[in-house]
Amino acid sequence: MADPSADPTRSGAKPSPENGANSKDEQLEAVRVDVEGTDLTTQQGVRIDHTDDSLTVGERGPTLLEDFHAREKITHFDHERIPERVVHARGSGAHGYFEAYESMAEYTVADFLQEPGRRTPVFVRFSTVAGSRGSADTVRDVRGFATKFFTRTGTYDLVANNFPVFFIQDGIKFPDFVHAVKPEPHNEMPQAASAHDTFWDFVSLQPEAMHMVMWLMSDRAIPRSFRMMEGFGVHTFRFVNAEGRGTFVKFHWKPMLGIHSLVWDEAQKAAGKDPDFNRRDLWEAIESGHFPEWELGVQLVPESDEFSFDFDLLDPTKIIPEEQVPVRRIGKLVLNRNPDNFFAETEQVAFHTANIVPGIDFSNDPLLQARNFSYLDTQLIRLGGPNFAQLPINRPIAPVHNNQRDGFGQMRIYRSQSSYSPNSVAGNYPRVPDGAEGAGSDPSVFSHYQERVDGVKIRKRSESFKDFYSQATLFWNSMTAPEKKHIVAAFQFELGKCTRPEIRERAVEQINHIDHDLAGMVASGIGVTPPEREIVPNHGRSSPALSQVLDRTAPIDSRRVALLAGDGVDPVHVDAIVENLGGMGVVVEVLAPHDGALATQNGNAVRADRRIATMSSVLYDAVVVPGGADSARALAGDGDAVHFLAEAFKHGKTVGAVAEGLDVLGVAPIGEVRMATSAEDLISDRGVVTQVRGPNKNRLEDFCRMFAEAMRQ
Ligand code: HDE
Repeated sequence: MADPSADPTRSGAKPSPENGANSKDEQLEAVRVDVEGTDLTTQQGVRIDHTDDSLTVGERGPTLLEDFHAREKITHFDHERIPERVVHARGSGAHGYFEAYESMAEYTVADFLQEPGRRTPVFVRFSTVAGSRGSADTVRDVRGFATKFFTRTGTYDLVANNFPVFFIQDGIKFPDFVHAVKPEPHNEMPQAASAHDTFWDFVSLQPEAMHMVMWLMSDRAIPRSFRMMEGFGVHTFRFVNAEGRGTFVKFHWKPMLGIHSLVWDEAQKAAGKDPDFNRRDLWEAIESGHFPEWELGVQLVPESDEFSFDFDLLDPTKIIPEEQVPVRRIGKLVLNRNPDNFFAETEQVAFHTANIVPGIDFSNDPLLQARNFSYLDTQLIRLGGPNFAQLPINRPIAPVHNNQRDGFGQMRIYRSQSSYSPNSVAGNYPRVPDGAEGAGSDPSVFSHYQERVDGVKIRKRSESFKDFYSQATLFWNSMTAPEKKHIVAAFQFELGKCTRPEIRERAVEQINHIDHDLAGMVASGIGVTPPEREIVPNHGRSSPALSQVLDRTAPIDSRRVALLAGDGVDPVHVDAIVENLGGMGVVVEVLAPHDGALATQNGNAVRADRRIATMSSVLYDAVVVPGGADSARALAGDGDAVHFLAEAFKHGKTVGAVAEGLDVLGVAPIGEVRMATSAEDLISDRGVVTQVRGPNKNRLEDFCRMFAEAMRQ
């Protein structure tokens, strides 16, 4: 790379510090405001003596127009809302860094992928798609996973989702699709849900949607945590190296905690018990030092192989199966800091698919081409003018110089006499760097990838895009039995909410193109006659990487365990469980019928973290009941505690009990599991782990190990 710091006025000049993980943070530090010890002032810096009463004529008279302080305060308030995003309105952001594992210089000159160990600051925003800003987190929906890489050669945005495909092939259908999935226009219902007529009407008329619909009906659409979901760039992009050679690339984010989902009943309840479930999870994990991590994966396809697949690489409703082109893991994303201010950062962050940097370029995917128009356009209305890139969260760490000087909210004061190019009055600055013209001549300068394109102007979907079903079938074939069961139940739930029979019927016809048995199972639950004939035989192919339950090696760090206790709980058990599970990175919270200190047999303090009635089993990954006869009696007689256990068991969570704690499991009907019965017994059966005697430290350790193993499963 040419030394960009040689001429500080050159665009792209002067990189930030060598290992730049904190360079964005340093930039933000300059605009942070701490109010401690400050006096209250107006926007003009005038200190004021009173802010609780308006200026009036007499104590009971009218308010005076000259009360500039009240007017300013109310006026600001009146203007405090900006339009929410038309999609992905509800989001949660976090700061962190990306660290490259290896040099990708063979394929790309992208600055953040040049050398192992190089850190690049990032800001990530996760989101749901259909719901409004205040909607619940755990709805059945796609999740956004948008990342801003603040690289030294400009900001790169990877605006991804947690599904690898999309509903439509051409961006011109996006307004139709979004109008169909959003609340219906006449009554603005339902909120944050696809289970309604217009969504199913649209997708059953637009068969290219069926592959993505399979993902939407799967467990992937109700992630346990943003930290436990994959991310996908969806489109085929292009890496470009120093010689100007292109390589097709698909981007993946692989979560280090594995891929985990809620079950539907749990998701629906969590939406009421804690609408901020995923947001809180992200926030708390970062606050407690359990920094979420993903690996960046790439699938690389030489340009010479462009036509060697049985689908079109430009079609965003298709994946490249991982068994066909393996995912190479080239770096790690770590989120280690929560934003200081939601509005300033998470709300004002502005992503754009066309924010690319030298070394990365587009493909002709028609969905991507439309996105490249839409994102900039939408920020103009959302952020009120063309200078939103100057907002602190959006500001690149690479230097910015150009002739775009005016517009609402200009934050900089350019001092030159000229604001045009070419010019002679300011030495032609800012100017394109010397010798940078033409692809690859200076890898720190962006040159468009040169691709020959010939054609007639035409409105027509490519024939190579017309296989709508075989990858939907591939997805179905790749699911394990429980995953298939969930998909059938999801179809039945969603279509069961459609009021028009013809929409249900049309959806079943579409499903029949994917798999005949699946169509039959769905139809039987929603009052539709199962289709008689198979349209095409199932091709029988599968891609094991598509199942999310085959990998059971994921760590259980930061998983949440509820420890149910009452007065009289055995503190030795509590301490051992908290210590042992805590030592494995699990978060244990003590839940009791009342807040505050619990009475214990030996007087050792056990404090309740929360009252059972204020929480719910759906907010935890597992539940354990320690011994103590009085405690067990109190819990067995407490409806909330009994319900808590029964519900956790119903949702397939790990349930454990030690000594007298077993009596509580007996009251909460948990079905046909084997339970420890003799003093020596330590049993793990169908997610229920029990041990009759515990006080011995080693035996409690064994219990916790087995409990943790059951959680991992
Ligand atoms: Fe988006 N999308 N999108 N999208 N999208 C937006 O931009 C759009 C698509 C995605 O956290 C909007 O700033 C069109 C695919 C994410 O701020 C808007 C098309 C994928 C986010 C927009 C698509 C995405 C958005 C709304 C089809 C996955 C949230 C507000 C041509 C690869 C970013 C905004 C954030 C947001 C348009 C399809 C992901 C209107 C026209 C495919 C993660 O510009």
